[in-house]
Amino acid sequence: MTQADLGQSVASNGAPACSADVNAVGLHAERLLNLYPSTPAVVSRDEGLMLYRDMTLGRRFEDKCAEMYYRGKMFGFVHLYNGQEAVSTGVIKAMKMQHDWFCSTYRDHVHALSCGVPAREVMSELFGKETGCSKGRGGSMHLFSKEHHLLGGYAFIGEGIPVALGAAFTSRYKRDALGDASSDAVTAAFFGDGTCNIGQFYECLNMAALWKLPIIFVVENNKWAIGMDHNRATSDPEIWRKAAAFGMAGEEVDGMDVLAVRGAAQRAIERARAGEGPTLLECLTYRFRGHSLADPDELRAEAEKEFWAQRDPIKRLAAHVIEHNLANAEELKGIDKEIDAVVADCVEFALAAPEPKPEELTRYIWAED
Ligand SMILES: Cc1ncc(C[n+]2csc(CCOP(=O)(O)OP(=O)(O)O)c2C)c(N)n1
Ligand SMILES: [Mg+2]
Repeated sequence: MTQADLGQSVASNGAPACSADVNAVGLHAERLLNLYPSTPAVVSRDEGLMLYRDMTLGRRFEDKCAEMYYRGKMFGFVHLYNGQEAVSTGVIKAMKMQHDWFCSTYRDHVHALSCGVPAREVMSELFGKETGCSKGRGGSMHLFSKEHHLLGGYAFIGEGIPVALGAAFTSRYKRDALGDASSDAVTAAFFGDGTCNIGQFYECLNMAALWKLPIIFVVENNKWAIGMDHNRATSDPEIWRKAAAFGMAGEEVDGMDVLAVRGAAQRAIERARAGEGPTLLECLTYRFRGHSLADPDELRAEAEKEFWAQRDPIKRLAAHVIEHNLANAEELKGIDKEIDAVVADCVEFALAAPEPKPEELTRYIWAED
């Protein structure tokens, strides 16, 4: 057992002091600057480009959503993921597609894309069309795809955590009680810092540790819960340390660095598949836009926004890929263009797609024969 197993290893304490003026940008940034370096994933050219493609798709898809929302093509609340791409890509792309399980929140578009749900299906869902992954009945906060093992986006915070726990329990039960040795699926549950102050989070950590369930609790700590600063709302802002209370592995990681997130995810996945139980993975990140598209984002300090903008995870991966001669800038520009075409196509598809039929309003509420 390593120190990480008891939430001891990757502490920020004792790391070298930073030179930046952290007073201007707050405790969240101070934590990031003082993170003890964890072992990042090493990637091949193909892997590096796959990560770049996924993050770029997430970013450009969300930018297009903002445009479509303000053009009146979507209804209800829409929460974008800009800035947090390294978390979705870093965790999900380290897992096995259509084998492992994923559970999201209302900030779910990019998780769905990373899981492999086609952009056409996600955009259609946002437009409330029949071709959407939830048949147009869910909208932005309720993306779901059985085929891609996406167990849903959830509007009530923390609601997805017990659902994810159930999926992890299923893997374990099939293997241990039903004797299916191939049942080694791992579940990733994504949720925010604010969600770590509600009861379901603690109840699920307890059960997961007790039964050694193959689950990764991925905290996307973006410092804010709507307008509540994380450091004002929680007894110990270092969420990963709460793992120790349950005797489970905990790790904090730079959530603006996809290779750091991927490295931590790989360690957690390995533990989970080996039957060693859950991990609480806290990713320090930041959302580049307001809480939702209805939020004018006037509350957060400009210096803080600037601090995190300088750590844009996509630019950071691009620099890594170029520096390590995995690809050149022209190739990355080529990927950007490809992604722009995918995004343009999904909008065209979604605009032309049919609405659900009014007489089928109650369809899909119950399983059909
Ligand atoms: C059970 C419940 N209580 C309150 C809310 C209102 N609410 C919506 S988003 C939010 C903040 C959540 O913040 P965080 O978990 O940090 O996620 P983020 O929005 O930063 O991704 C709250 C309290 C809710 N959706 N569900
Ligand atoms: Mg938050």
